[in-house]
Amino acid sequence: MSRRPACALCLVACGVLLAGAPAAAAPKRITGKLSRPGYTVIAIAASGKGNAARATPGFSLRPPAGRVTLHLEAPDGVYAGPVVVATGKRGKRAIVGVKAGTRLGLVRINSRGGYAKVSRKLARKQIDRRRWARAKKGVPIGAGRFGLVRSRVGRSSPPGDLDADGIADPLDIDDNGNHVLDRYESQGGARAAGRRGGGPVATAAAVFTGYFLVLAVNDDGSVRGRLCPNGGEATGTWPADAPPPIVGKSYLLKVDFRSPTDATVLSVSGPVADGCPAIAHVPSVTPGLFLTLKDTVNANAAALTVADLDETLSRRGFLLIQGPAQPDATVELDCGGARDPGNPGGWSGGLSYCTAGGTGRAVPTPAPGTPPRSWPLAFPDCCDSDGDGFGELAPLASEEQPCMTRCVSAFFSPGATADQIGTGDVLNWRVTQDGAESQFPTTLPDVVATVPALVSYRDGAGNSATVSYPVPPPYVGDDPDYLGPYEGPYQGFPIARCPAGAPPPCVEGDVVLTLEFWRPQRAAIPGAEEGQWTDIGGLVYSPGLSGPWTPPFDQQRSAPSLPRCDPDHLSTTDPHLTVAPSMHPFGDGYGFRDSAADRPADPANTLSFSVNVTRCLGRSPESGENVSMWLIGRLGTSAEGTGGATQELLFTME
Ligand SMILES: [Ca+2]
Ligand SMILES: [Ca+2]
Ligand SMILES: [Ca+2]
Ligand SMILES: [Ca+2]
Repeated sequence: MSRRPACALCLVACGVLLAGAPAAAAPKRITGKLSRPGYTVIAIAASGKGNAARATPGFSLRPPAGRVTLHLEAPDGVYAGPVVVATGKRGKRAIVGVKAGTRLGLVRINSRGGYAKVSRKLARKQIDRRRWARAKKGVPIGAGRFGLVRSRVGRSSPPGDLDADGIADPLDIDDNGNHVLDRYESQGGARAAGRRGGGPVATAAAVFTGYFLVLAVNDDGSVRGRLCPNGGEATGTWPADAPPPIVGKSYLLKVDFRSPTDATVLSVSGPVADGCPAIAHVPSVTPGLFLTLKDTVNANAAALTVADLDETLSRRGFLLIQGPAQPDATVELDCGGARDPGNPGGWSGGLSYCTAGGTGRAVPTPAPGTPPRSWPLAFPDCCDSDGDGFGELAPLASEEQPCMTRCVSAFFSPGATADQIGTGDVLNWRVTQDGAESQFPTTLPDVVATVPALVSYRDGAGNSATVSYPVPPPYVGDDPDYLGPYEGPYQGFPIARCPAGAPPPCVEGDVVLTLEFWRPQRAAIPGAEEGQWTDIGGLVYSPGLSGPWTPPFDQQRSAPSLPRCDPDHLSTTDPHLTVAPSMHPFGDGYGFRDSAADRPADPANTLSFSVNVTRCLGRSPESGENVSMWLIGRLGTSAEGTGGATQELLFTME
C-alpha cells in the first residue's frame, strides 16, 4: 500500500495526457453505421476526455471536442481498435481525425486486424489530417496489439497520440512507444527501456505527471498551490519558460521527485481548467495476487495447468483501486454493455466482472483472513445510487486511508479467469462535477496472473530445498495465508546460522538465505507477444521479513506492516538484479530491481538474491521460531506489496 497521497497515485494513472482548450458550444454529433452490431463507439479528445455510444449498429455520438479520434469497444468490453477515415503516403499513413458533425456512413470492422475503416471517401473538411498514425497498408501500427509496438515519439506528435501508432494515449498500454507497458515505467522498466531508445523515457528518479492548482503567486515569484483534486499544498519555483501562473487555474505538471523534499518541475502546460479538471478524479488501478506456497501458481511450474492458474486467478486475484473521494465529484465505473431489453434488471455485454449482476466484489480495506471472494460488496450493484448500472466509488471510500483527506484505496475481486479479464479491457470512468458528466475511457494494461515462485533456497549451513509445484502435504514452507483462513499447523523450511568459514554471502553466526525463484506472469498480449504467458520484467522484488506468523496489520496505512531490510542486508550476484534502496520518492521501499524485459515464460529464467535474516530482523531467530517471508514483486504504484504479485513463505529456525 502506498503512503503517497491519493492524488499522487492518480498522477501516475493520468499519464501524459495533454489538455486542450474547452469547447465553447457542444460539438455537433458524429453519426454512422457499423458493419456489425453490439460494438460501442468511443470518441476521444486530446485532453483524454471521451464519449461512448453503443451502436445498434447505427450510432449517433456527441464528441467531447470539435476534433476527435474514434475507437471501438467490442461487445465483450475489450478495446477493438481505431477507426481509420483516410489513408496517405501510399498506405504508410492512416488518418484517424474526425471533425464534429461528420456523417461517416458505413464503418467496416476488421476484428482480426483490430481496426475499422469508413467505406466511403469523406470530404476533406470532415477529416482532421493532423490526427495521423504511422501505418502499414493503411492500418495503424498500434492496431491489433493494444498499442504495444515500437514507435518513435517525434517532435510533433499528433494531438492525443504521443507515439502516433493510432491508439489514443488513454487507451494505449504503451503510449510512449518503447515496448514497455507504461505501468512498469515508474520504476526499473524505465531505465531498461531508455537504453533501448524509443521515446522520451524518464531516466530520472521518478517522474510524475499531474494537475496542480495555483493558489497564490508570492512576492518572490514562487508559486503556492496544491495537487488536484485534494492533495497536499506545495510551494515551488515555476520554470522560467513556462506559461505564467494564474491564480485559480490548474496546470499539467511533469515533476521529477528525487525525494519527498527535492522535486524539480520539468514541464508545465496549460492552463487546463478553472479549478481542478475532472480528469484528476480518475483513480489508478493496480492488479495484485497474494498466495502462500501451498496455493502458488506460476506458469513455469510444469505440473500446474492452465485450469489451475485460472481457478486461482478467479478466486484470489484483485485490483487495487486508488483515487480521490471528494464530495463535489461523483466517480462511476462504466464497464460497457447496456441494460438487457429482454430481461428487466439484467445486463448484456461489457466486462463480466464489473457490470451489473456480474462477478465483481469489493471491500474498502481487506483485513487479515478475508479472502477476496468473501469481500462484502457486490460491485457495481452495491454502489449504484442512481440506478444507471454504473457503480460509484464513493461507497468504497474510507477515512482510514493513507492519504491526507478522504480517498478511495479499495480492493476489488473480479472473480474472472484470464479469458475474462486482461489487457485491453475498457474501463470508462464517468466523473460528474457541478452537474456535468465527463467520461475518461482507459484500458486495463494487464492483470497479474501468477506470483513469484520459489524454486530453491539454501542457507550456507547445509539446509536447502528445491520446490516442486503443487507442493505436497504437509506443505513445508507454507506460511499462514494473509488473505485466507488460518489452517495450520505450519512447518517452515529449516534454517540455521552460517558456520565459521562458510563462503559469502554467509556471515559467520548470521542466518543468510539465498533464494532462487521464477518471475510472476501475465497472459501474453495477443497480437504483440509470443506464447501463452509472459514473464513480467522490470519489477522490484522485496523480501518482507516478519517473525513469527502473519505481519501485524497497520490500520493507519491500511496495509500489513512489514519490517524492511536495509540495502546492506541484501546482496545479489544475479546479472539482472541490482539492489534498489528506494523504489520511489514517497515510500522508503527497498529490494532488488529486475532489468529484464518482458519475455515468454521460460523455466530456465530464474532470479536469485540473498537476505541476511539476522541483520534484517536485528537478531537471529530463536530455536524453533518461525520467520515469514513475503516475496513481493511490486508494480509501479504499489509500495508495500498489497498491489503486485506476492508469494508468502515460511522458514523455521533449527
Ligand atoms: Ca503505443
Ligand atoms: Ca498511441
Ligand atoms: Ca511504454
Ligand atoms: Ca451509478
